[in-house]
Amino acid sequence: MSNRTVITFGTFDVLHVGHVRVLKRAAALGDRLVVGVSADALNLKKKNRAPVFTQDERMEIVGALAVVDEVFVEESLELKRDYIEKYAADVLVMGDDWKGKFDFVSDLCEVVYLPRTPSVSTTGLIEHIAGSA
Ligand code: C2G
Repeated sequence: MSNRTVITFGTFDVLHVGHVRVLKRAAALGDRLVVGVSADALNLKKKNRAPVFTQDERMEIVGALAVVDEVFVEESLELKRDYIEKYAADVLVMGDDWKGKFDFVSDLCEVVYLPRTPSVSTTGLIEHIAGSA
């Protein structure tokens, strides 16, 4: 009985099918899925805007998904190796907008990039909603 742990990271703001699909596909690659949810401060750095939902709300939403076994706060993009070791992850999964960016951890775990779900993004959703307001 293998006990394969998958780890992935993201902001997961205003959760949509693109997020759900990558999480489902990540979960299918192992027995346990651990998700690092970006801290509010990290999101500000990555996306130059505060998330719509706070990190606690985003943790609660992602943590409620059946395919997610554990969530933690991702404080920095630079701590990937620490998080992989802390959770003893066997594989890191990311959408392919990050293709190649995490190959530097391939001595610790497998690295898998999955195709993004086209034509949906939180930013796009916000603009769509704002436009119809
Ligand atoms: N994603 C996807 N399809 C979309 C949108 C997002 O497959 N239409 C994937 C992304 O590729 C990523 C995950 O969903 O793997 C989370 O996306 P974001 O919340 O935008 O996270 P991101 O800003 O990419 O943060 O340490 C890595 C970063 O924290 C990742």
